[in-house]
Amino acid sequence: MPTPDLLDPKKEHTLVLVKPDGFRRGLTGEILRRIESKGYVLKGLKIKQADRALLEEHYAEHRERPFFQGLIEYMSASPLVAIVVEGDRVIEGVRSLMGTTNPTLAAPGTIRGDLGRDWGTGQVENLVHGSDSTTSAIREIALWFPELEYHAED
Ligand code: IDP
Repeated sequence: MPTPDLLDPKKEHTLVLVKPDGFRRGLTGEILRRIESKGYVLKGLKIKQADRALLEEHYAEHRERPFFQGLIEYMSASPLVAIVVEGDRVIEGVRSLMGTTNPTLAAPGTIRGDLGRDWGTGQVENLVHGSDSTTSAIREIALWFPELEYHAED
């Protein structure tokens, strides 16, 4: 049996997605460079074609929003990159590196502010996802990386 990859439960983790537009545009390296340069550590990484069921679960909180179907189409259009990142206050830190949701309004210096484009289509394509709370991070890591396990507490 292969040994499962282990996460240290005493450390903070977040789920990052380089969304299909980011992967297609060849920005995975640039996005990971920013995350690693900040001192965060990659604990899991895979290229994945996400299906609707996975994305509907991932974005369950937005199910009733008018942009939901467009969001699922955007996220399932082509492969994305899913990453587990570890570090002190990494959830907040990655959100800060990402910038706000709308790339036009995101601050320069952030991933979305520097690299995101507004296509004027109504569908916000903003390159990257990062969990927004500890509860979301635990839920999302279990969803995208069911093979990752936490160390037993000492
Ligand atoms: P976040 O990704 O900045 O945390 P959320 O509000 O959680 O933003 O929304 C999740 C994703 O849904 C966004 O990243 C974006 O792709 C999409 N989205 C959010 N608001 C809109 C909208 O008003 N129109 C179209 N898509 C949206």
